[in-house]
Amino acid sequence: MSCDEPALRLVLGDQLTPGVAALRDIDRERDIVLMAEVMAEATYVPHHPKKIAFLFAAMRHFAAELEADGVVVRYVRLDDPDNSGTLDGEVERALAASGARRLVATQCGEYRLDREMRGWPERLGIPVEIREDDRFLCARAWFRDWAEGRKVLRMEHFYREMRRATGLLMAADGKPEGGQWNFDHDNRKPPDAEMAAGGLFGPPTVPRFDPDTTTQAVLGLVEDRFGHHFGDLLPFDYAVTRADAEAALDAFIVDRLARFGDYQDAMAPEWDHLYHSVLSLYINAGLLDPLAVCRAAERAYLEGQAPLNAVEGFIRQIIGWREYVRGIYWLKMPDYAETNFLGAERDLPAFYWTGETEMACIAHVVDETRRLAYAHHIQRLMVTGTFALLAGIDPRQVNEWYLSVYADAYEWVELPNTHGMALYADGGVMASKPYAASGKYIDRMSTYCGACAYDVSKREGAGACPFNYLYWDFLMRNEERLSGNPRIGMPLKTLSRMKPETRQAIRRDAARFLEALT
Ligand code: FAD
Ligand code: DLZ
Ligand code: SF4
Repeated sequence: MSCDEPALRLVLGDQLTPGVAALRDIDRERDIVLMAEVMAEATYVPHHPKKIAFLFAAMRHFAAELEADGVVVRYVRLDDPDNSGTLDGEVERALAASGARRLVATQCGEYRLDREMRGWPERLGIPVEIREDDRFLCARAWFRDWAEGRKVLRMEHFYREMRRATGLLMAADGKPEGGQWNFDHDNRKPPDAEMAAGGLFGPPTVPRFDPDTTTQAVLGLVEDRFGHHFGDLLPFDYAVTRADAEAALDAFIVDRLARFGDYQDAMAPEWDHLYHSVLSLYINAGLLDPLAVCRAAERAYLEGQAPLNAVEGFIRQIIGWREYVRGIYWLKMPDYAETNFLGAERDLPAFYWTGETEMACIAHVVDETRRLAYAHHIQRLMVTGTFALLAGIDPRQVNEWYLSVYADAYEWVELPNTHGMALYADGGVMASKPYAASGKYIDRMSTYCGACAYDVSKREGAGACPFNYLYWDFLMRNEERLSGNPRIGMPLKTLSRMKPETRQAIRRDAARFLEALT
C-alpha cells in the first residue's frame, strides 16, 4: 500500500498537539483525523471525573481547532448511539465509513494499548504506521542505548545528558550555569512565615478558567456517566485549550516560579498548590510543549525574575524526571508492573477513597485529591506513597489508585513514580533505597501534625503517630532484604541497638493498627 492512499490519522486523548507525529504530512484534501471518546479508555480504571472531563473537553476543543484549520475530523462523542465503546472499534467504523486505506498513529503512552495497537495491522487488515512520539525529548531507543551496560540507572546522570542535549541552563564553556548541576540542597524549606507571605492571602492561587458551552456539555455528560467515580467534578476550572494552558504557564512563571524551589517539598493544608506549577495535566495531554515550558522558565532566570535554585529545580523535573521515568517505563515493561520486591500484599485501605482517617496528613491529601484530581509531588510521595510503603500495600492496588485519581496520570509516568519511587517494588531500579520515613519527615515539612489526633513525637504506645511505629516495623520486616543496602545502613544500625521490649511494643502497635485497616 503506497503512502499516496488516503489515510485515517488517529489522535488519542493525550495527543492534543497540532504537530503530533500522526498529523505531520497530512493531506487536507483526502485524509481524515479520527478522535473518539470511548468507554474502554474512560473506565479501564475508574478515572476521576475531573480527569475525564478535562480530556473530553480538551479533545473537543482540539478537534474544533483542527477543523478551523481545514482538517477533516471524524469526532465520535461518547453518547453517539453508534459508538462501539473501544478505540479499535472506532478505527474499524471510521475505515468503513471513510474509504481510507491505511492508518497513521502516534505511539501511545501505555503498554496495554500499545500491545493492542501493534495487533491492529492483522486485525484490521490494513497497513498501520505507528510513529515515534517525538513530543518527548528523549527517544525510547536513545534511552535504551544510554541504559545499555550501566549497572545503575540514576536520574541524575541521565539529567546531565539532557541538559547538554537541550543546552538549557548551560554556560558558554559547556559547564552548568552557576557551576553546579543541581541546587536541591537549597530547596528544602519547610512552611514558614515567608512562604505564607507569598501573596496577600498566602501563595498566589492558580488561574481558573470558566467552562464555555463546549465544556459545559462535557460536564453534563461526565456527571451522567461517571458521577459515581471517586472525585468531585465541580467546580471545574482547568484550562482545556492550548491558549488557556499557556495563560496558566505565564501565571506560574510570573507568580510562583521564583519560590518554587524553596518550597518544593513543603506541605500545608491551607494551600493546595503552594508554589507548584500545576502544569503536568497540560503537558501530558499535549496542550503544552515540555521544552517550551522549560525555555520560559530559563528566560525568567536570564531576565532576573527567578533564582537559579528555583529554575534549575523546575527544569530538572521536566527534562530530568519526566523523561527519565518514561525511559524506564518503556525499557522495563511489561515485567516491571509485576515486580513486588518487598512482597507487599495488604489491601488498599478504604480511606484512600473515603479520606476517613484520623491521620491528618492522609485525610488532607485524599481530600485535596478528591476536590482537584491533584496533589503535589511530596504529598504523593511522602504521605500517601510512604504510608502504602510502610503498611505493605499491594503495589497493583496502589498503582491503580494513583492512575485513577490524578488528572495527569497515564501509566508511562504514574507507574515508575509509584511502583519504583514510592513503593520500591522494583527492588531499586529507580531509587537507591526505599523512601521510608517516619512521621518526623512530615512534621518537619508540613503543618499537618499540629492538627492531628496522633502525637508525632511518640514512637509507640497510646496516641503515637502511625507513621512512626509503621516505619520501625517496616525496617524490622525488611531487615534481611535491605541489609545489603549501605544507604539504609544508619537506621538498620539504630534498629539493631533497639531493646527487645521496644521492638515488641512497636510490632504490637503496628499489628493492631494494620489489622484494624482491614
Ligand atoms: P511541579 O512540581 O510544578 O513540577 C513541574 C513539572 O515537572 C510537572 O508539571 C511535571 O511535568 C514534571 N514532574 C515533576 N516531577 C515529576 C516526576 N516525578 N515524574 C514525572 N514528571 C515530573 N506525574 C504525572 O505527570 N503523572 C502521574 O501520574 C504521576 N504520578 C505520580 C505518582 C507518585 C507516587 C509520585 C511520587 C509522583 C507522581 N507524579 C506524576 C510526579 C509528580 O508528582 C507530578 O508530576 C507533579 O506533582 C505534578 O504537579 P505540578 O504540575 O504542579 O508539578
Ligand atoms: C485517559 C483517556 C480517557 C479517560 N478517555 C479517552 C478517550 O475516550 N479517548 C482517547 O482517545 N483517549 C482517552 N484517554 C487517553 C488514553 O487513555 C491514552 O491515550 C492512553 O492511555 C495512552 O496514553
Ligand atoms: Fe500524619 Fe503522624 Fe503527623 Fe498525624 S502525626 S499528621 S499521622 S505524620
